[in-house]
Amino acid sequence: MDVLLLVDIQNDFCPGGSLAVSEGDLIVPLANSLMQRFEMTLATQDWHPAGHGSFASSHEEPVGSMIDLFGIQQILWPDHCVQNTLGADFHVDLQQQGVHKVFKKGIHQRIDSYSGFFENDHFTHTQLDNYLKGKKVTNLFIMGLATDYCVKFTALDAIKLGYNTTVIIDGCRGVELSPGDMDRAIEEMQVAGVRIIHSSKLL
Ligand code: VGL
Ligand code: ZN
Repeated sequence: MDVLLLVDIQNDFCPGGSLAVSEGDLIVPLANSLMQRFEMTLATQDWHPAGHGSFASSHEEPVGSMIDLFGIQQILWPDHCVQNTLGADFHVDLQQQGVHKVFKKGIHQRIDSYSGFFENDHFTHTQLDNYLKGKKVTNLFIMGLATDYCVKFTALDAIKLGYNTTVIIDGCRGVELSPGDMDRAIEEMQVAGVRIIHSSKLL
């Protein structure tokens, strides 16, 4: 079965949000039309407790700096996607009734999670893999925010876990902390075996 996986299409990653990705909102109509074409659509939701370890405000360090967070290198972000806040909600135009199940990530205070499968310790996992294996899913189509973080790490883990993995590239937008981050992310995914396509192949 083919599954569409929508990564973190949340207010805080859209213009006006605290970790806004340029044009992040522009992918919403595409997500809505693609979900009609898939038998199953799943979503990930960045879902941090207040005072999360990835927040610069928790460390008195500037946003964008790198720290050691309990043994893992961690970029510090503005407070974002705090549980039960508006910023953590899916974009209002996203047709949530078309999403079969949501997998929350980044829920542990001391550890961040870019991937929809594993937390950044590469050990603690969400239920996404179990769910997909239970449904005998082999082909994953991924789009969402942000290309150079959560989309990339989700796609790389999907390959490692044995899924035929495709990223719908016009359905993604990147943070681009450093210029070129998005292009490097695309290359890294391709080298790992991720197929990169344009949505016109599916519509
Ligand atoms: C993300 C940074 C921090 C993402 C989440 O969804 O790409 N990026 N948390
Ligand atoms: Zn986050």
